[in-house]
Amino acid sequence: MGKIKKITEEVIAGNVDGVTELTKGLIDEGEKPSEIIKNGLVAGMDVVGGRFKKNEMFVPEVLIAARAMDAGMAIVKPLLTEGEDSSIGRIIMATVEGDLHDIGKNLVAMMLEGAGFEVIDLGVDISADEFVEAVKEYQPDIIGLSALLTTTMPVMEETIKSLEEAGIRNQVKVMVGGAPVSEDFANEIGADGYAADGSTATDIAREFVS
Ligand code: B1M
Repeated sequence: MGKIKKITEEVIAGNVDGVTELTKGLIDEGEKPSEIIKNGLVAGMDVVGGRFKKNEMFVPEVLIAARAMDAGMAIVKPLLTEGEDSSIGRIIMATVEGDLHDIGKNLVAMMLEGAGFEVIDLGVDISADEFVEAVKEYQPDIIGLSALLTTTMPVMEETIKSLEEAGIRNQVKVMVGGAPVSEDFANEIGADGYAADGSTATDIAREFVS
């Protein structure tokens, strides 16, 4: 098995040391950082995402795999030259105002990163106005809003309205998710997409930038 393929296997297995060692080795051998990301690290998270969707892997294993991927990313990212930027799109992720639940949001963010997106994570308790400011500052392709409380879901609608009022709604795709959120709710508030899990979020995000 080639070393890049081995990185994929080690990401799936969640082996931080294995990913670190193989990634460093490949860099020393002169492999392109973007190749390592695409065919090694991201390929591993792709498999993990697929298995998670089919209930063949569960949240803790996904988090462990994501940590292994991050270990490799930390080595290759600084080596990427501008022309070799591997990002396929920029996403701002956050949990909405009044809501402190971030486990699911972090998981989705990691999977998006694993799929090759540049993720700017604003954290939790983010207001509509803060989203608007962040869109102006970072010019993302997509914003991802997470809510775990029925009481904070309305902030998603507020955020979309605030983007409209600021005249920037058409600059960005809005994706929503979180346990109480549904496809119907997403349509009702005028979001562009709804994802029930990280793997679906990745598929939708890929469609948005294709
Ligand atoms: Co809270 N909590 N909690 N909680 N908590 C829930 C959500 C609750 C359902 C528990 C219950 O009563 N059965 C309930 C909400 C009821 C409701 O509104 N309908 C609840 C409550 C009431 C509260 C407090 C109000 C409790 C209190 O203080 N009285 C309080 C509120 C604090 C606040 O936010 N202001 C509170 C606090 C907390 C803790 C701090 C203790 C902790 C959060 C820790 C943290 O996140 N750092 C916590 C936890 C852990 C939970 C439960 C147990 C687990 C949530 C979780 O992490 N799930 C939860 C009960 C439950 O869901 N069983 C509960 C695992 C995670 C991987 O799944 O977040 O659903 P999830 O994310 C999924 C998908 O939803 C989706 O993908 C993820 C991966 O598959 N997804 C997206 C999520 N975001 C997405 C965004 C996308 C796309 C997909 O695109 C942008």
